[in-house]
Formats: sequence, C-alpha cells, structure tokens
Amino acid sequence: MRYGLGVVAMSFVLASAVSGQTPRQGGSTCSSASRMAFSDGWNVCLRHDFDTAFGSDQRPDPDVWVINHPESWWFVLGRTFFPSPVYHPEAPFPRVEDGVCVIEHYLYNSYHLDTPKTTFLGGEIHTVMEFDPGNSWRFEARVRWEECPGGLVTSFFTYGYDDAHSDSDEIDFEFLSNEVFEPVPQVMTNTWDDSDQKPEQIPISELDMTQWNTFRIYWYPEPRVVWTWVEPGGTERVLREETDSAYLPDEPMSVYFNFWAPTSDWGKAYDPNLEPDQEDNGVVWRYWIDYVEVRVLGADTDGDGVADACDECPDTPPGAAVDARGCPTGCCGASGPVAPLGLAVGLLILNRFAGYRSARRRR
Ligand SMILES: [Ca+2]
Ligand SMILES: [Ca+2]
Ligand SMILES: [Ca+2]
Repeated sequence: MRYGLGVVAMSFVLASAVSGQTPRQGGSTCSSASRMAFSDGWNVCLRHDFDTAFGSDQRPDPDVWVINHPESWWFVLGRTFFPSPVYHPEAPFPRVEDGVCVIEHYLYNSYHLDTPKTTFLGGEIHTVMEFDPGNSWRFEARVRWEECPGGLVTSFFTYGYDDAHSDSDEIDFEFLSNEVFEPVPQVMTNTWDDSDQKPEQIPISELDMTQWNTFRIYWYPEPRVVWTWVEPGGTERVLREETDSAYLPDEPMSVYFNFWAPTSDWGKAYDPNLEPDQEDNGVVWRYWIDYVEVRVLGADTDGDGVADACDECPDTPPGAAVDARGCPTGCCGASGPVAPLGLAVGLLILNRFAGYRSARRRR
C-alpha cells in the first residue's frame, strides 16, 4: 500500500467531484470568428492553438482543457505519477509556451516519498468537451517529440469511461520511444471497446517525430475508424482502417495527450534500463502539441464556423464574433446580441466530468 493515503484521499475527492462542474470564467477567444466553413462538409467543433496561457504557471485554457485529473488527488499510469492540480499546485504541469502546449516527463519524482523511488513524474491534458458516438468525427493534432531513451510513451488519443459498466473506450495514436526513433519508425494505433483492444503497429519510414507531424483519427458511426498521417508534403496517408465493431468505441469520448512510462506489462513499450532518479538531476524530456482540431461531418447553419452539432447558439447573427461554443462574444466589435444559454439545442457535448479511469489495462 505504498499509495494508501492517496487512495483514501482520492475516494473523498471523487465523492465531491461535482465541484469540478462549476462553470469557468473567461478563456473564450475571438479567433473563431475568422474560421471558414469547409466545403467538404467537415465543420469545426473545437479548434485550439494554445495561443494563450493562464495563471502564473501558464496552464492551458481551463475552459477547454483539464490538466491531469483534478477530481482525484493524483494518479499513477504505468510507472509515471501525474500530480494533482488541487493537491500539488506547485508541480510542473503541462503548460503553454510560445503557442504550444508542453508536456514534460521527469526522471525524478519529488512526490514519491519512499526510497528507492519507483515512479517518474509526467503529465496529461484532456478536453473538457466530450464527443458523441452518433456523429462522424475527425480529430487532428500537430505534435512533436524530443528524442529520448527507450521506455517512454507519448500519445494523442480519444478516451471515454463508462461509469455504469466500469470500462472504457479509446482510439489511440501512441508513440513509443522504443520504436518511433528507430531507423524505420513505427507508431502504435489501437482501438478499444469496453476495455477490449485491437492494437496494430504501423511502420512509417519517413516519420521524424522530432519535427512537427500532423495525425488524424476519423471516428464514424458505421462503425469505422481510420488513422491517417499528413506527409510533410501535405498528402494525407491512410495508416489503418478498422471496421471490427467488437473493438470500436460507442461511448462519448474526450481528446487526450499524455507522456508516461509503461510497466513491463506492456513489453513493446517498456525498457528496464529506464529508472527513476533517486535525487533531482534535472533530467526531463518534452512532448509538444501545437494545435488540436475536432471537426464533425455536418452543417454549420448560422455560418459562424462552429458546426451545428457543437453550436450552443444556433442562430448567431451573420458576422458576429463567436466563442468556441458558437455564441456571440461581444469582444471584437461584434454587434449581435448575446444569445441566452437556453437557446442551446442539439447539444451533443455533454461537458461532464466522467469518472477518471482507475486503471488502464495494457497489452
Ligand atoms: Ca499553436
Ligand atoms: Ca454554427
Ligand atoms: Ca452559433
């Protein structure tokens, strides 16, 4: 029971998780006003460029992102400790720098009190928004990873937890330092339904993860999932297509990014030579996210750049600046009236805080 105290505290905090649903102030930007609807029918539900940092520790917009999992005290994924923004406010959390979100992974975890230390210190972000399985979604991210030793994993994935059945759905890009920095890089694609998975490694000989790369996940209701990579020249390459419904998600999911070190349970990703530092030598590696974009196949009837499926103000006057929810902001000289929240219809974004996974089963 190395973490017995933490488990007790986590139970208490979960019981009061409703406090996490308090509407947050600010964070809306005017940038969405200039968004153009796509003629191919994929309209924007969420576009976030990490252009603004919040607070003294430069956190990502709290209106859009959850850092680690504030409803619990802390969490350990594999061998990596994710500190709690509530109980470890001075920890190095994912932060925004120069228009990019930085997630770090430290060899030394000062919060691990036992000796020898067996955990690292990492981080995770996920969207407040959840995306419903009834639509066709396109999740896109531009990411980059500092070359680092074996045994580490970064990711871009969707994840949803089913409270009623205590299992999870997930669609993954996972980048394993064991494989992605090899002469013929491979990326891990995976899809989960009710905690059953169907992983597949995809070689991409031209991939250089130390440079910016754009990946996309398409999640269709048929069901069908497609993973793609945008080549440096701009051509989109299909890496994998999966139609086996036994492994395709059917729960609402959010978009996640994290940086962690698996245990030996996941042999492909594990490296026994990677060990936690017992004293702080300042060793850290970084994973960067330039932007995240979520599009849905469907109309944008009021033409404000936010698809109907995500537009909480469906009758925005032409030309009005809108926030990320498609509602007039009044900030950039907009003249349109602010639509009352009661007008929100067809709301597919539940904005609820699902119970955080107690464990993620791994291969
Ligand atoms: Ca950016
Ligand atoms: Ca709209
Ligand atoms: Ca609108």
